[in-house]
Amino acid sequence: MGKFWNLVDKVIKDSDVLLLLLDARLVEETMNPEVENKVEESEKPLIYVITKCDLVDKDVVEVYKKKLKPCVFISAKKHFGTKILRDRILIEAEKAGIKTYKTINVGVLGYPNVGKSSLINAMKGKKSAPTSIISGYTKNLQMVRTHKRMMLMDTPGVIPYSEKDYIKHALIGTIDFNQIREADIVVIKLMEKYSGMIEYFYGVDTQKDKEETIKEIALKRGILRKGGEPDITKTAKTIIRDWQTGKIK
Ligand SMILES: Nc1nc2c(ncn2[C@@H]2O[C@H](COP(=O)(O)OP(=O)(O)OP(=O)(O)O)[C@@H](O)[C@H]2O)c(=O)[nH]1
Ligand SMILES: [Mg+2]
Repeated sequence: MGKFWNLVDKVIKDSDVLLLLLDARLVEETMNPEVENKVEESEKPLIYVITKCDLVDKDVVEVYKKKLKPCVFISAKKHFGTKILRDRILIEAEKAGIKTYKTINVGVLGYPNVGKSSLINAMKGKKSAPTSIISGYTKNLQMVRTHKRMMLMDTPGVIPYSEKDYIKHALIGTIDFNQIREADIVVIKLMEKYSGMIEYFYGVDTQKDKEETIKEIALKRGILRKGGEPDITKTAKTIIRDWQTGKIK
C-alpha cells in the first residue's frame, strides 16, 4: 500500500485537476480525508465524482450536491454524466489558469473498486483501462487520452493508512467476497444499513433475528452443508458477492 501512496503523490504532482471518486452506495465510507488533504496542500482543483449512480435512487445522492462542491454524478455503466464531468473539468482547469491550448492532466483517485478504470473507459467511449470485479486490479499508473484536450490518469485504489475496518472494506469491495472473514457479520451490517434491501432481493421475510434471515436465504437458494443444514458462511459470501457486483440494489 505504501508504494501506492507514492503513486498518489506523483499523480497529484503531475495533474492539473484531481477527481476523487466515491461509490454512490457508500459515499461516506469511500471518503478519503488523507487524499483530500494532499490535494488541498497541492492547491489544485478537486472534483468529487459519485460513481455507480445507476445503483441508487436519485434522492439518496442528491444530498451530496450541497455537501461536496463541486460534485458530479456518473454511471459508467449507463454512460450517464460523462459529458457533465468533462465540462466540469474544463471549467475547473480554466479557473486554475490552464491555457486553452494545453492538455489538461486529470488524476483519478479513490478507494479500490469505486470504478476509476470504468469511468475512464466511459469518458473515452471504449475500453482502454482494464477493469475487474476483483478489487485492487489496477496496479500502476495508466494514462488515457479521453478527449482532445484531456489526459486521464488511472491509479491503483488507496485506502487511508488508519483504516482497519474490515466490515467497511467488505462492503466497498476492497476485500474480495471470497477472502472475507465473518461474512455473516458483514451481511448483518449490510441489512442494518439498508433495511429490507437484502430480504427484498432474495424474496424472504424481514425478521428481527438477521441470522435467521440468512438461514432462510440459504434454504431458499439450496445453499446447504452435506447434512442438509443451511450453510451460513457460504450464503453470506454469496450475498456479499451479489452486493459487490451490484446485483442487489
Ligand atoms: N453498476 C455499476 N457498476 C460499476 C460502475 N462502474 C464500475 N462498476 C463496477 O465496479 C467494479 C470495479 O470497477 P473498476 O473500474 O475496476 O474499479 P477501480 O476503481 O478501477 O478498481 P481498482 O483498479 O481495483 O482500484 C467492476 O465490477 C465494475 O463493473 C457503474 O457505473 N455502475
Ligand atoms: Mg482500476
